[in-house]
Amino acid sequence: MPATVVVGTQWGDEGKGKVTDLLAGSMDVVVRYQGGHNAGHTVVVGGDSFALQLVPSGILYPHITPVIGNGVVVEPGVLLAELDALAARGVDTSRLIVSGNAHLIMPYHLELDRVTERYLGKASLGTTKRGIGPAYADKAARVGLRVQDLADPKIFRQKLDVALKEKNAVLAKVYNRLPLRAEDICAQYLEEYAPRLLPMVGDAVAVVHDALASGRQVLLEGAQATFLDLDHGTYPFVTSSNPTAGGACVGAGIGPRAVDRVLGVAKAYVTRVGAGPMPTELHGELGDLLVDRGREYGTNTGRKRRCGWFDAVLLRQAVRLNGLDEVALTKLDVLDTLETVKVCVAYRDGDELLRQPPYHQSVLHRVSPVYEELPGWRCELGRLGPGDPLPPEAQQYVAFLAEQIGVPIRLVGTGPGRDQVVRLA
Ligand code: 2SA
Ligand code: GDP
Ligand code: MG
Repeated sequence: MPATVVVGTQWGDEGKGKVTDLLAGSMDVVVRYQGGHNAGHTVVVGGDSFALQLVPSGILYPHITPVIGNGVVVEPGVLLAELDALAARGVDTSRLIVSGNAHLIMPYHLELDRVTERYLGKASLGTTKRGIGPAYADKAARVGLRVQDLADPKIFRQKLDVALKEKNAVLAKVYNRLPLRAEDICAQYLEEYAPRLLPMVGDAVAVVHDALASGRQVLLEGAQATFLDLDHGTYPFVTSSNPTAGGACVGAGIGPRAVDRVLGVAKAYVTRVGAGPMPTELHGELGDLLVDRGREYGTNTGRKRRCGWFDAVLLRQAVRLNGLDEVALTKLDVLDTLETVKVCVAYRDGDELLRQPPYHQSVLHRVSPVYEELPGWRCELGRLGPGDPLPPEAQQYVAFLAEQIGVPIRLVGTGPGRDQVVRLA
């Protein structure tokens, strides 16, 4: 039985948590394949809101096996706190499986993320300061510690000593910081975290393959998004992993032929948190209106998100990069009050019209958006139920977006709740 990938198509916070939760009803296994606790995936069930960071959004269904894949970077303290918080709200977390091959976020990763951001000053990336970049850098440099190392104190200490020697030198010499002590880190990771975490650690690849072989449905849940992808995003204003659909294969340990459906999640407008180019960004009143109506603040950091009109140029590229079959369009209700809505259909660079994003970053920084303007619907979509039709102007907007990006839009979000969704034929 093939797998489904859910991927963010813009700069994150499109509502992947909600869409994953919606699909999870008919899934058996939900795997997070990259990122770490920089992610904030919100799921609203009844009146209850869950902001998930490391735990896959499928956890809320008792029939799901949630898996943290090898591609994720795990801060054990955060994971355990998240599990405790879920358990305190009555969620059964006992089925979680954590890949032994996932890398650990260590205290020096957090420290390095903070000091490098400060050091960059105006050129800072606006990271979540969760240690994500430094942890993935160590993974690539082959000096990372993995979840499985928690099971072997001797190996853990050896690897830690190697890594810490270099980190402490950098922290002291470059950033004038005090050294971190291996003993303190061992006490925390091996004595406090390991006994609680190790019972959840397993062979995640085997779990996924056994599920696929026995005909069960596997959902691969992406974090961050296409234009935050380390390879395909607006580098260097990106995260340090591969959220794009190809990353789902690597981060969960399956081949591309195991995936038969790639669902992109797009907001009805765009948001971005952190620095980097954003051609359709709106400053002033309209931008503030979207921030207000969309409650556009970072799920974890509380940072205000930058808002702008829907960018079809980006979405066409997201369709290509991920091999999208379809798009779920979220937060259409946020545009309810607008007289007219705009869609960026191309970029202008001097005399040139671009329908795909330029490969060269300097061009992306200087392009101006070319808009089409459509009538607004001026009514409250949040009241609609799954069987209700969208008002004609909203239908027209969704149809226009689908035509622009070249793939169908079958799911439209009309509010944060599980039931606030309209399914289109
Ligand atoms: P990092 O911390 O190294 O991954 O930051 C690098 C860039 O990636 C962006 N990034 C995100 N963008 C949107 N949402 C994210 N998750 C949280 C949320 C963010 C929050 O759901 O709201 O609470 O602020 C997320 N995670 C990483 C980040 O802003 C940098 O531009
Ligand atoms: P994710 O990181 O992609 O999972 O998205 P976030 O959870 O960070 O941000 C999306 C926010 O929008 C959350 O607060 C969701 O509850 C909310 N949301 C999701 N879909 C909709 C929708 O269709 N309408 C509205 N108004 N809010 C939505
Ligand atoms: Mg988010």
